[in-house]
Amino acid sequence: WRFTHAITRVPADSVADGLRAVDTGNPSGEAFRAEHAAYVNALKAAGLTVDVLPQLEGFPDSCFVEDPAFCLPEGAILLRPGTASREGEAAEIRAALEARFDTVVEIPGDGHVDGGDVLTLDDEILIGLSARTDRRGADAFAALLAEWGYNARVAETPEGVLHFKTACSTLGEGVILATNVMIDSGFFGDRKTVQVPEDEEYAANVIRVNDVVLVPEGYPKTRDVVEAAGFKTVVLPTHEARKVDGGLSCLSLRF
Ligand code: CIR
Repeated sequence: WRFTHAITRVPADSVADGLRAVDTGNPSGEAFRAEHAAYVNALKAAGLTVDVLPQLEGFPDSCFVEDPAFCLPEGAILLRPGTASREGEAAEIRAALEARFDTVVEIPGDGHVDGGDVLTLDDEILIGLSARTDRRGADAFAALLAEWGYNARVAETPEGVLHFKTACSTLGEGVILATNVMIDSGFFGDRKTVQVPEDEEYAANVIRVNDVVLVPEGYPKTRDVVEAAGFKTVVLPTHEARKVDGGLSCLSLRF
């Protein structure tokens, strides 16, 4: 959670056709771009250099750059998103990664992994199996991470949760923010957890960036528990992202 750079992509107008589990109305490209600009500014205020890639109308979900790649200090890994309309996003982000990393590799094999299913903890990387991340992809990714010297573990994302990180986040300093379903699952062992208050589950997806935790607007109880745990928060609007199941982490690659 100590980062110097981020990569983001401006939301396209085609985000109105973005994937979602439950339809609550289409997001507006224009309104989303305003929220996105506030997000980019917050990353800059947290100390990051932010690459803002141009909107890609051919890929409605392409502003969610977290899903087609994964970044570590050693290099970047191009993933294979687990839904047909998003597979091509990995090729689209390659050049931006090559501009920042000496090493850019593709996940081996033909399995699928969405970056939203990958939770980086201080001492371990958790890979959640989900409707997007399959066993073949998760095993291949875990093996690659092991080659790079990381402990990686594959876990089963609970039913009804799109991505592993939809329901949990690292707050840093050994603390995890998670919904009670995720805490009850036992994934986190005896690590310290902060529980997202019931009825604010969407707010489980936050990001720790250097000295602050970015939290979504409209979830005051979650903000309170994060602050009470000793973290400084910055509140950002994510109303448009939410209509297509997106949250704060999905909107950037941080490294
Ligand atoms: C999708 O369903 O793929 C997008 N509409 C939302 C992706 C959110 N990404 C994430 O949680 N990492």
